[in-house]
This record gives sequence, structure tokens and C-alpha cells, in this order.
Amino acid sequence: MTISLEELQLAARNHGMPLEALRYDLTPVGLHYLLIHYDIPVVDPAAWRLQVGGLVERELSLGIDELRTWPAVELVATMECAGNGRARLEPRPVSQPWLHEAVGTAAWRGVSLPALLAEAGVRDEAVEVVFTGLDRGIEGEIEQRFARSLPVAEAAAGEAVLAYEVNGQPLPPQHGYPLRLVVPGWYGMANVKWLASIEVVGEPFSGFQQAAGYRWRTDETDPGRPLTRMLPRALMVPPGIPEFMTRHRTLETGSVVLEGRAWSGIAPVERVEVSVDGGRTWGDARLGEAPSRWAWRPWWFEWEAEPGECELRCRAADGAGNVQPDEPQWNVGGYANNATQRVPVTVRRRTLA
Ligand SMILES: Nc1nc2c(c(=O)[nH]1)N[C@H]1C(S)=C(S)[C@@H](COP(=O)(O)O)O[C@H]1N2
Ligand SMILES: [Mo]
Repeated sequence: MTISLEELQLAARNHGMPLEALRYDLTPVGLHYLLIHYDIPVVDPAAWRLQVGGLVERELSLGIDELRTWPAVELVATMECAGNGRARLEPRPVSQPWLHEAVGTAAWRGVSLPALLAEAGVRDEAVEVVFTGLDRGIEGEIEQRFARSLPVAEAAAGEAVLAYEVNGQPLPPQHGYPLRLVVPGWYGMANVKWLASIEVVGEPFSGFQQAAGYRWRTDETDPGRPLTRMLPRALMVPPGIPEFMTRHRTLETGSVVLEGRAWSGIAPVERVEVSVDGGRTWGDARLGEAPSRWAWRPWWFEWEAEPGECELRCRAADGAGNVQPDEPQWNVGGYANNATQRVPVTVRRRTLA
């Protein structure tokens, strides 16, 4: 189970959202999780341009000030890394060792991707749209720029946004300055940062992050299936106070309101259940309104805490019938582990002042 220095190096660069930040509808920018494969590029906004080409009627080359003159759209979306939960698989796939915290919700503002593609004019032979970032590195022994594709139908007719602002501020360097793609409902890897080009292609894209990475594979011989939309997940704010090293929680007896958020990229969350006895019995949480169709829903659960040790759990179900499993399903890349969160707590009698 030992974490290597290489995994620690990744974990120190790519931080999660502290779970107490589940209290915010919109994650404050510095608390949103981060995942960066290579180095954060430094971009000169005066020199930067977005190139749009391939199977289009009109090629486009747009500066950031020009993009800002287009009609702006706002998209509030929950984003989660496909590797969230990876570190809880056994044996642990070696990569960024996320526990539960690779998630955040933000208000992205920018240009509608379908509107931009309509302006360029997507030709009939188009199959996919490829999004390439400025960041370069080596992965699987292949030198590359981070690039991902979307099916033409998703790109040209969905609700994706080319964002230049997050929560009312210009994108900070770590979130893709000056422009990033945001594809609501999809796992994080689809949301290409530091966008340099958009290319409409007539064949499925075979780049590393599409053909080798981000596939759900049972073993090394399995070509696997691509990861797309986020499976449902509920997370709770760990209640009480943490012990510094172990982060084990302690709280006092009496009425406690457990709270958290739940999301699914497939269909809206319709139910959240909570267990206060390690999964033996479950009760329904009260659900609040999601800030948008693509953002997490708040939930609350009232609990009379009795002295002793117990394990809290929560799980979400979406309108398409997807429910979180109790146990993870192992896969080569360690993706899409949405097994229920477990929070062991010690309840002690209220201390007299
Ligand atoms: N250009 C580029 N885009 C990228 C990445 C990257 O390394 N390079 N990482 C992807 C992954 S795996 C995730 S989970 C999200 C994370 O976005 P965030 O760091 O803004 O939260 O960005 C995606 N977009
Ligand atoms: Mo990710």
C-alpha cells in the first residue's frame, strides 16, 4: 500500500478539493481540484490565437479579445477527474493517487462551442472534433501535446463552452489560461485546457489520451471502452473535527446535520441515501436544488449521534437508474471508482464547559 515518491510528486502538484469545501455551491477557485499532466504553459495573450480548421467551410483564427466580443454564455458545471477514487483500488494503479477529492464546481463563462462550430461550418464528412492544448510532454513513451476529441454530435449540438472566465475571474494559469473547453457531464479529461486548436476530422482520433489513456480496461489485453460521462457520486463533509495526522473525526453526542453534494453526468441525481451504521441500514437524505442541470445537488441528513464508534456512508442514484456500488470495480487505469464514501467517526459525550 506504500505510496511511492513519484506518486507523492504527482499528488503534491495536482491537489484535490478539501472535502469541507463541499459546503459551497460554487467551489472558490483556489479550492477547485487540479490535474495537469505536463507543465503549466506560460501564455502571452497578445500572441495567443485559437486555430479552427480541418473539415470546415471556413477556417478561423481568433485572438482572445475577438472571442470576448462573441455572445457570452455561462455554464455552471461540476467537474470530476476520471481517476477519482483510484487510490482505493487494490492493487493500486500507479498514477495520480486520488482518494475522493478530485472534484469541484465552477461557473464558466465564454463562447458556445456549437456556435463557434456553426460559424466555421462543419462539413458532412466530419466524425469527431479534436481539441489540442499548448502543454507538451512524454507519456507512454510518446511525445505529445495534450489532446482529446469529442464526437461531432456532442461538440456541435451539446452545451460545451470555450471558457475564458471562471467564477467571474479570467482563467488562472492552472485552469487553462487563456481558454479552455468545458464539456458538461463528462469526466475531467474532456475539458482541454490552454486550447491552441480545434480540428474537425473525418476519422476517430487516435491520439494517446484517446486511444491509450482514459479507457476502462479489465486487463492489459483488453482494448477497453472510452470513459465519457461521470457516474453518480455523493460525498459528505466529514463531520466534527479531524485528528491532525489520521484525519479521524471526533464529534459530540446530540443532533448533527450531515451534509454534502451529489452529481451524475448521465442523468440528474434523484436520491441520496445515508447510513450511520456502516451500511447495515440506510435513510433518505433531503435534497436541495442544483445550481444547474450540470452541477451537484446539495443534501442534508439529520442524525442523533450516540456515544461510540461508527462508520458513516452516503450514496447517490440518478434518474437513469445508476446507483453507487459498495465496492469498487478494479480496472487497469483506476478510473471511475464511484464506490460509496466511508467516514469512520468517534462520538463522545458533550464535554462540560
Ligand atoms: N491541456 C490539458 N488539458 C487538460 C489536462 C491536461 O493535463 N492538459 N488535464 C485534464 C484532466 S485529466 C482533468 S481531470 C481536468 C482538470 O481540470 P482542472 O485542473 O481545471 O480542475 O483537465 C483536463 N484538461
Ligand atoms: Mo483527470
